[in-house]
Amino acid sequence: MRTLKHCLLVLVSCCFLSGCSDSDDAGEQAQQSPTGPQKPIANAGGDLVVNEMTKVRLDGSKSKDPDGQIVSYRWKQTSGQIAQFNDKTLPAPIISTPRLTKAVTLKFSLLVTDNDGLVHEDHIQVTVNPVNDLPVANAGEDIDTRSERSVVLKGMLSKDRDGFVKSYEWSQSSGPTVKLSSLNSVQTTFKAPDVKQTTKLEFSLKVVDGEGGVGEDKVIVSVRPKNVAPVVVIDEYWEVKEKKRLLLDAADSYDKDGRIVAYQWKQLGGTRVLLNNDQSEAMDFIAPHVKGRQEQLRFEVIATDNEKKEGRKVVTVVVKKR
Ligand SMILES: [Ca+2]
Ligand SMILES: [Ca+2]
Ligand SMILES: [Ca+2]
Repeated sequence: MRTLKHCLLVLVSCCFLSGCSDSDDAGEQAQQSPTGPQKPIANAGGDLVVNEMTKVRLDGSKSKDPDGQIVSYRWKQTSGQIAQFNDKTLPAPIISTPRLTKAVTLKFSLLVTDNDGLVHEDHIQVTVNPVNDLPVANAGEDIDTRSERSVVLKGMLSKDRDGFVKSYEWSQSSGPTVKLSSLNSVQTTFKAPDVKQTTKLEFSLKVVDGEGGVGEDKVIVSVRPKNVAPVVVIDEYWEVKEKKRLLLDAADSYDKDGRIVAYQWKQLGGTRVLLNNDQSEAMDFIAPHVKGRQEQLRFEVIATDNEKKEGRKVVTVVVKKR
C-alpha cells in the first residue's frame, strides 16, 4: 500500500513537472527514470564536407549531462579510409583527412561518459573530397637552331601528380609563323624559317588532365641564319728559292658564326714535296730542286668549322732557281 501510494505520488509529480503533455520531450524524459541519475547526451556535431589532406576539428563540445558532468570523451572512426587523430579523448579533436582520388565518407562515433558512469553515443559523417592537382606542362628546354632545319618540340615531360595528362595543345605565340606538324600530340615538328638574323619564335604548350585541370608552359626557339663557311686567310701567291723551307700560315682564318675546328693542307700540283704539319693552320715544306728557271707548286688549305662547313683556298708557290 505504501509502495503504491509512493508510485502515485511520483506519477503525479511527474505530470505536474511536465504538464502531462504527450510531446516527445515528455516521453523521453519519462523513459529516463526521473528519480535516478540521468544519462549524458553525446553531440558529435553536424556532418562535415571537407577537402583531402587537411586538418579538421570534430566538435563534441556541445555534449552535455543534465544532472552532472561529462567525465570522458571517446572518439572512434567506424568506417572509411583512416584519418589520423591528434587525441581521441578530447571533446574537440583534430583529424587529418587522407589523400584521395575520389570522394569518400568517413564515419565517426563519440561516446561520452558522465560522473555516474552512464554513457551515450552520437555519430557524425565527414565527406572528404579530393582536390585536383593541376597538371604541370613541360614544353622542353629552349632550342637553338639554324634556318631551314627541322625542329622537334617535345612535351613528354609534362605530368599530372594525381592523375594523367589527357590532352596536349601546341600553339605559336610569337615570331614568324611556321606550320606545326600536329597541334594535339605530345610532340610536334616544324621547319625553321630562313632568317637573315637570329630570330626568336615562342611556342606554348597547354596540357589538360583527366579532371579538366590546365597547365601551360612555353618554349623559345632561337633561329640563327644559315651557317656561314669559314674564311681562309692567306696570301694566294708566294715565291721561294729552291731547297729553302717555306712556311704557309693560315692562322688569320676565321669563322664568322662559329669556330674553325680543323685544317687540312693538300698539294694539288707540281713536284711532290713533304708537307709538315699538314693538319694544322701553318704547314711548311722544303722547296724542291727545279730543272728550269722556276716551277709552280699548288696547294689547297681547307678549314672546317664546328658545324662541318668547309672554307678553301688555293695557294700558288713559285720555286725559283738559286
Ligand atoms: Ca548524468
Ligand atoms: Ca590532376
Ligand atoms: Ca660557320
